[in-house]
Amino acid sequence: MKTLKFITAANCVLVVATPMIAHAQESTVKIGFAGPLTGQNANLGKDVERGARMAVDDLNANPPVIGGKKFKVVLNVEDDGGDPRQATQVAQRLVDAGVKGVVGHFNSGATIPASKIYFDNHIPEISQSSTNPKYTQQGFDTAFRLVANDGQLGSVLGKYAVQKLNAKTVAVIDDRTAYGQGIADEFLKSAEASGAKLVGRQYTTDKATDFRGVLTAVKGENPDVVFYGGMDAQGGPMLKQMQQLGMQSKFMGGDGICTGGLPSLAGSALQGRQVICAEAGGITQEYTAGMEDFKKRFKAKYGEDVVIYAPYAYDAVMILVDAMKHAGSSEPAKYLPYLQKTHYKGVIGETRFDSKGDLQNATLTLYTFNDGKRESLGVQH
Ligand code: ABU
Repeated sequence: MKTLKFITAANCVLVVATPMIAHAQESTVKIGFAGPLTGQNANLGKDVERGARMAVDDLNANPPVIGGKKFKVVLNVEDDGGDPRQATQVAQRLVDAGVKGVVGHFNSGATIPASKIYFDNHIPEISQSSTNPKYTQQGFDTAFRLVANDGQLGSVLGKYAVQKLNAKTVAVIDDRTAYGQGIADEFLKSAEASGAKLVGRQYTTDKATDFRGVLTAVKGENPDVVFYGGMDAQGGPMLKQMQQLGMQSKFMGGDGICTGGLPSLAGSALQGRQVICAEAGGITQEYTAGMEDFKKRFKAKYGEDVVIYAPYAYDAVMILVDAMKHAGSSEPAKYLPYLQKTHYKGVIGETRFDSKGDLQNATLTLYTFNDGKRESLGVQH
């Protein structure tokens, strides 16, 4: 409390206690969050927003000291709808609001155009989920990610198709987004290099609901594996329609379909079909207990399970604040060098960035689905 003294008309001294509003405002640091909170990927956007909020709540329970002062962390949340144009609009809004760092965006197609705005305004951005390699290949020293990229995912999945699933023929479908097309191309490159033959290449969109046309176009070739480059919102219904068409192929995809939401989107179509996908991160033995604890706390807080990348968004907030603490400042110009040198042990494991903002030693985890649940097939390097 601060006190103000006034002399009244009767020459008395009136002492008024006032809250330290100006000081409180100075001790707030704004972190931006952007992701798809509406639209086809809202389930995934909400998941990471919750992860980021949980980090902020945990931080504020024991406020971080930055440069000798306690700070309250405020999360400025924006919905980019997973849309490239909307993403640039919300990125500008976050910059105008004075955020000191950004967690997000979710979709590569949104993250890449938004990253130019953050770079131009010197605001560090950590995407918890964007896997398109281009994001960190633009020469922006403000761009970081906490996941492996599509080259790494596609390479492992392509080899797995041939070496473990004995695929001789593959059909590839993608949603024509920066993510879907990128990972589909990387999968195909790897599968062909391992000896598989492409028997069908088809395209859909990230808004589509009817896949019978593209599936019928590849059904005649009876591919050993159908690979889908896209998200669970399409992957689930696509599996249902494969079932309706009587297709026997195994089904593969990247992290976009590798979610806790796929079982409810695919329903009974997951039964009796081998489905293989990969999350773009891997929890090593040392961090398993911490991840389990995070998942329990998340469920208790929100009443729902982690869908996929909430723990990554949680660590993204923590990593930004950790760099601010080391720098003794929340000013991007001061804390960016510390962010680049991050060595943070969090829920998802140990984070260190390379010179481009990618993870050093990125890992991924292969999954299948059994009894309506994701089941790990192991962490891959
Ligand atoms: N990595 C899959 C989902 C996000 C993206 O578009 O990259």
